[in-house]
Amino acid sequence: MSRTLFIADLHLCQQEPAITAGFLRFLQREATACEALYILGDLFESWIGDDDPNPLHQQVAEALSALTIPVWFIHGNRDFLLGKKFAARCGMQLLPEEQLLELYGHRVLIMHGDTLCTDDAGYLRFREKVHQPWLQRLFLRLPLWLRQKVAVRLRNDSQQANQTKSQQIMDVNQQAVEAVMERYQASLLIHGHTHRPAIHRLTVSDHPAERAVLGAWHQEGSMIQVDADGVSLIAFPW
Ligand code: LP5
Ligand code: MN
Repeated sequence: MSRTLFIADLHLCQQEPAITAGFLRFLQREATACEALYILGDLFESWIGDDDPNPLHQQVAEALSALTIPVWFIHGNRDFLLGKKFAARCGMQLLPEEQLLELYGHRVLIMHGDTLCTDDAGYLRFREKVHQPWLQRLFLRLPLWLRQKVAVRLRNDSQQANQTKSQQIMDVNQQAVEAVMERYQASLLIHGHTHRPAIHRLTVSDHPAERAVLGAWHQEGSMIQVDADGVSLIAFPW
């Protein structure tokens, strides 16, 4: 079937087994009937290292590696530490934070979406810190229990910080969207992160363009399909 699928923001964790079950069903039903699957970040609620023996990770790795289509992964703000080792166990390829695809005659730019939220200065400062390679290396050398503790602390701080931020600050900045699409001459941008599923129309370099936003899997599944007819956003029960 000539279609390519995109998902993001599943936030898989042991506390939400129904979402994991829905993801495994999605892999069997949908991902077997497409050309490629792109996971645009926040597949996991948090990631503290490929050496975490969490059985959920093994379950996901087995299901993904059973697929015969190519699977690609872009890091999110929760699972930016997911490394080559775990990717190899899943049989998926890691992509840089921005990737241009040529699909069925469309120039499609894909990313997680957090870097488009340029009004969220607090987040961008946080991101810059935790993306420093030396800090990541240091963190990954800590014992697992301590990494776990840091992750819980960061999640709590983040939730608290988000309560004081406006919805507008936590959405994408329109200038940032237009600038990155112009840079790649993309007619379609696909991202997640904001949890505001929609297909927006806009103009980029005087041409009509679209921005397709994936939904989070909190209440239902969300995927974006690209084929020769264009882009569609599909919600489905897990
Ligand atoms: O994730 P979500 O939806 O709650 O909010 C995000 C932004 N928050 C984050 C933080 C993550 O949730 C934390 C994930 C932990 C992953 C595993 C640990 C790995 C540690 C690695 C160390 C090298 O991404 C949130 C955005 C929101 O999206 C909307 O876009 O607003 O941003 C924040 O909340 C950031 C705050 O503004 C500042 C957070 C305070 C933390 C300060 C500590 C900084 C020092 C870090 C050094 C370890
Ligand atoms: Mn995110």
